[in-house]
Parts: sequence; C-alpha cells; structure tokens
Amino acid sequence: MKHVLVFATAMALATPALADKWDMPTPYGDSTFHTQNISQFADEVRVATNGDLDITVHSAGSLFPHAEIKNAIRSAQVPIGEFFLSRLSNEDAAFGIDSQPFVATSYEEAAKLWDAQKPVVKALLAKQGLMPLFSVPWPAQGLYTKSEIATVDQLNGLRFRAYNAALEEFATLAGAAPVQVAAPDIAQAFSTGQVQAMITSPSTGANSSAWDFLSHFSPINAWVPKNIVVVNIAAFEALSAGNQKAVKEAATKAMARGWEMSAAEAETKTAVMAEHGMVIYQPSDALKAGLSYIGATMLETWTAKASDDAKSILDAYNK
Ligand code: PCA
Repeated sequence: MKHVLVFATAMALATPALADKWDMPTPYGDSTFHTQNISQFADEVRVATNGDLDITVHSAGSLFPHAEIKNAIRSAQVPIGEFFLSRLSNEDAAFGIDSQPFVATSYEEAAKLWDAQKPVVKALLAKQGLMPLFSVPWPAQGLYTKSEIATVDQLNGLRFRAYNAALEEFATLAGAAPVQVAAPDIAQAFSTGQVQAMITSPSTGANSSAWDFLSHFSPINAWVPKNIVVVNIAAFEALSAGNQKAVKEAATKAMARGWEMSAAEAETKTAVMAEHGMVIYQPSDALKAGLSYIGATMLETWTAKASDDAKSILDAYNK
C-alpha cells in the first residue's frame, strides 16, 4: 500500500513535466520524400520544445490505413496526420481540384492553385475540428506502361492502378479498368498482374522500382496533387503557447522544404528510372490531345458537383 501511495505521489508530481506524445500516421513509406520531410518536421518540433512535444511518425499506413487517417484525426484517436488531399473529394469538390487533369501542371501553377484553394479547404476542415498545418505537392504525374503509348486508345482495356476517385474517373474515360492500389502495394499489384499501367510521380515510380514490371514512362505532367498535414484543433489548443508556436514554425519550414524536395525529386527520380533502363518519351500530339479531352470532360463533371465556394477556387486561380 505504501509503495502504491509513493508511486502515485511521484506520478502526480511528475505529470506536469511529462512530454506530450503525438502519434502521426502517414500512408507513405520511409523512402518517400514526404515521409522524410515530416520526420524532419517532428525532429525540429522535438528540438524546439526541448523534447516537450514528441511526435512519432508511423509510415506506410502502419497505424491507420489511408482511408481512415482523416477520421482518426477528427475523432482525436491521433492528434496529427498526413494524407492525400484530393482523397477527400467525395466530401467536397474543393478538396479535389488539384487532381483535375491539366488545371495546374507546374510547381508555379500548383502554388497559385494552393493559394486559391487554401482558404476554402481551411474552412471546410474547421467544420470538422481540423486545421491544415502545411501542404506539399508530389512531382507532376506521369504515365507508366509496358510499351510506348501513342494515343489514348491504346490504354483501352488495361487494368489501371488508381489512388483516388479522379484517377478512377480518368481511367474509365480512357476505356481502362481502374483498380485501387495503395502506394506501398504497387510492386506487388503489378507483379501479380492485378494492374498493368499507372499514373503517378517519378518519386512513387522510382520508389516502387517501376523498372521491375514496367518499361515506359511519359512525363505527361497531367496534375500536381498534394499531401496535407492536418491537426486536431482541440489537441493543438491543448498544447502550451510555446509548443503551439514551435509546431507552427516547424510547419512553415516543412512546407518550404517539402516544395523544394518535390522539385528536386522530379528530376532525380526520372533520371533513376532512365538509369534502370526505362524508356522516357515525350507524349505525342495525338496523346496530348486525347488526354486534354479527358481532362475537359472531367472538369465539366467537377464543376457540376462543385459548391460556389469550390468554384470560387477556379475563379481566383484563373484570374
Ligand atoms: N504518389 C502517390 C500519390 C501521388 C504520387 O505521386 C501515389 O502514387 O499513391
């Protein structure tokens, strides 16, 4: 009994000094630059708070599968996490604009689009008790296949890996059959014949050793989608003022660093694919025209579904 009391007293005394421990799930693996960036974010928060806020990154969907991460933060099962922003497009079209083909295709355009999208996304997330901390783009999305593709017709009938609803729509419009596969499962899905082609960044292509099961890559630069790091507002507000400041400052740095890492990856990972013997080819005019047509069709569907706030993103962006 005496032991228990002593222990309890010691715990009570120790409690105020106990570090806040935050778990941070991400769908992507350790070799992904986004994961490296958020690990550095966690390190910087730990240093800035003298270990008072200790964030542990759980990569590759090990804590929650991708589809559950946003709701896990919302229900405060975890205070913070990272996910692919446009996966929320089923909740509101505003979340999905960065995955519409040929709306924003360069980093410059992606930055401009995020400026227009951010206030709307912030307001939508706030309704769920969530706050965006920062958002970082993937390199522009390119086409991976087992032979050179000269026209959209040649995608007809292929089992096509998809990572969100927009890519499913894209594949369907191209006459292909979309199959949802999470990024860490890409190599297995190709080697078992579940899928035959995909659209993703040079980062994800190189990280999944695309040369083992695909031979051709075309930088069609169709869209520049983003990850977003989100916190539960109540969890954030429960932090000391000093810790809140440290999180915000580290977030600002992580955002700038992430955009730079992304741009560097676009080049280095394309080079890695070429070194492994992949054929890198520019899309033909016919392929570009076919892809643009799909993009225009998708944007019509997007606009028909979009709220006035979502549509205001495009208006601001196109100004
Ligand atoms: N990689 C992720 C999302 C976009 C990207 O470039 C993926 O393929 O799942």
